[in-house]
Amino acid sequence: MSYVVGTAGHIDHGKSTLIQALTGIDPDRLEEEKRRGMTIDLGFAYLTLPSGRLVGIVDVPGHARFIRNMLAGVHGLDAVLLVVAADEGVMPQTVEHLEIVDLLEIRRGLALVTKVDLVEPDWLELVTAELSETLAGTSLRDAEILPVSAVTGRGLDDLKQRLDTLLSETPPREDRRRPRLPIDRVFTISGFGTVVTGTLVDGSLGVGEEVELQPSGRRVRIRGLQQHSRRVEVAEPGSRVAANLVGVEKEDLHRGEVLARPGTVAATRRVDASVRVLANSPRSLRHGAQLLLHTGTAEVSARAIVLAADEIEPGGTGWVQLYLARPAALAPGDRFVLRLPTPSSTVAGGTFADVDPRRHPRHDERVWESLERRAAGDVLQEELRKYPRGITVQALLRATLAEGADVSELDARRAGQWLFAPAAWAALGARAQRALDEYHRAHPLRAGMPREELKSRLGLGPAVFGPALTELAGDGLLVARGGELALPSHRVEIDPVAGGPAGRLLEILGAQPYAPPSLPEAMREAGASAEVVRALAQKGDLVRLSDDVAFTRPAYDAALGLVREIVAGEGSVTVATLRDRMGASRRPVLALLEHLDAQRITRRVGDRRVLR
Ligand SMILES: Nc1nc2c(ncn2[C@@H]2O[C@H](COP(=O)(O)OP(=O)(O)O)[C@@H](O)[C@H]2O)c(=O)[nH]1
Ligand SMILES: [Mg+2]
Repeated sequence: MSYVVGTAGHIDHGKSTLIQALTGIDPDRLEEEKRRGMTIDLGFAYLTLPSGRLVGIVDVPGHARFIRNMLAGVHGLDAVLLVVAADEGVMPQTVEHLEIVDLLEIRRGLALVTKVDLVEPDWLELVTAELSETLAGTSLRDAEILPVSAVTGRGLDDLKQRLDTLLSETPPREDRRRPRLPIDRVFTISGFGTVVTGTLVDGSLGVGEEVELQPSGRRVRIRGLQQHSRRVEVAEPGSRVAANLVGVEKEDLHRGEVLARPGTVAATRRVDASVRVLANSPRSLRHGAQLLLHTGTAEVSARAIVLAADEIEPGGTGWVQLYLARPAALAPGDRFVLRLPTPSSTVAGGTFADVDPRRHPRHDERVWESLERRAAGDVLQEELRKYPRGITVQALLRATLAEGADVSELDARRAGQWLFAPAAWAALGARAQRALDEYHRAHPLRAGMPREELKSRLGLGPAVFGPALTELAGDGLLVARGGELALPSHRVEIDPVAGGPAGRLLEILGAQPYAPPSLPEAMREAGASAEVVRALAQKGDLVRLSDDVAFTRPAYDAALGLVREIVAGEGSVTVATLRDRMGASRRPVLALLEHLDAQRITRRVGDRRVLR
């Protein structure tokens, strides 16, 4: 197992020199850095502590201009070495770096007063007291303060010993089986090709694996892995890793991108987060503020939507939704820093809660109450709330990266493979009832609403509509009648009063019961609509034999009686016999018999019919 430790502190305070003294490796690798005697970008070294513990070291630049490089270097640290030069004491970037460490909640570290060879003991005491005061109230408040000198070597053995002890108390990195390597460096080695480096978190990577770069989505293969300049087959989380990639050019890769297993990390442009504004931030975090978001090794411009108020004051905490100018690969629980671009200053820091949130209404406490529960670990339940039209169990588990989790304990309504939050289910039922009620009012003579229409009124997809309907019917909210859907209380009421269209229609059809005028003709004459016909048919006052022919109920019953009588006497019935007995023309008789066949009352055998 290995660890990662980073430096922090003001420029020229001796960070890089100290790392070289400890490791024998000059972290200032760039030609320009060597020429100017100044760290510009991140530097890397490694060290074996007395216990045999391997430590990767990230050396950061202290210059204010390169703060963004420093921010890319503090990702994934187990501990930080805050370096203060004895001759200068606490300086602006001492404070600025410490604020960033504090906002990222890095709790383990050592505070090193270096260059002690340059000062008298009294002065060292003053600087130590000042440093102790500076650490108070920050995440490094418990850090030991050690005097060291890279020139004389004073305190270096002690430093290694104490760092060893500190790391021995560090819990091992969690293996979430979702490795992520936020890239901090890209280069080429002739004969090998493209190499990226970073601090690996959340899982292991192996040689030969196919991986994905986010946000680009590009697939590449890992040809080789190195840790501390040694080749390894598998890199463990919490270590400095160099990965040799096949399938990508150096020019196509950038710091801030993330290497991960395909499909396990998504890029997002919207994220919900809890934030804390620095107590001595020059500004409040204002609603709508345009800021720089630093997380992992990425830096993205972002706009802050303050959910509960118009601003969060220095020292205050709250919930925000961040809109990113371009996609970034983020994960829930990741920490971040928000800075103002001009004047360059740190404003706030926090933790991501939901990396794929909906847009939220502001000033709605239900929003941050849900986020609080989510941040407290109730991820599945709160994720479910985001789907008013339901979500499959599989999709829910995928969205929360909780494959295999138990959903039976969720407070949810289940419809087949679909889950609904209780509030979503109640709303769905209410919407269905409202839609049906409106429909029944508009079409009192119809038995119900076509299924397709309710589906689109509810905005449900075809896969969820069926199961949801079954459950709604099970709840007694609606009934399915044939292909149509109705409120259980709905009845088609038609009262064929004399003189009304329904009454007139029955009258016209009943005038010559076995030889009525064609149905369209009778309807026209009676002024009856298709709905009236359907309602009368539903009620049973009228029987439609074909598009063209309808009998009144008494005529139909009588004709059916005749059919039964003839079959009883002769064994079967033909069109001719029935026509004679009914004294009707061929058209209605044919319609009647075909109707009876369709109703499976009779069966055709040649030109005869028998009863089934
Ligand atoms: N006397 C003395 N000088 C030091 C010590 N450590 C660093 N320096 C000098 O301080 C200057 C800045 O050191 P450097 O490591 O580049 O500082 P950094 O910007 O914090 O990385 C260099 O000239 C170093 O030689 C020390 O322990 N004692
Ligand atoms: Mg340096």
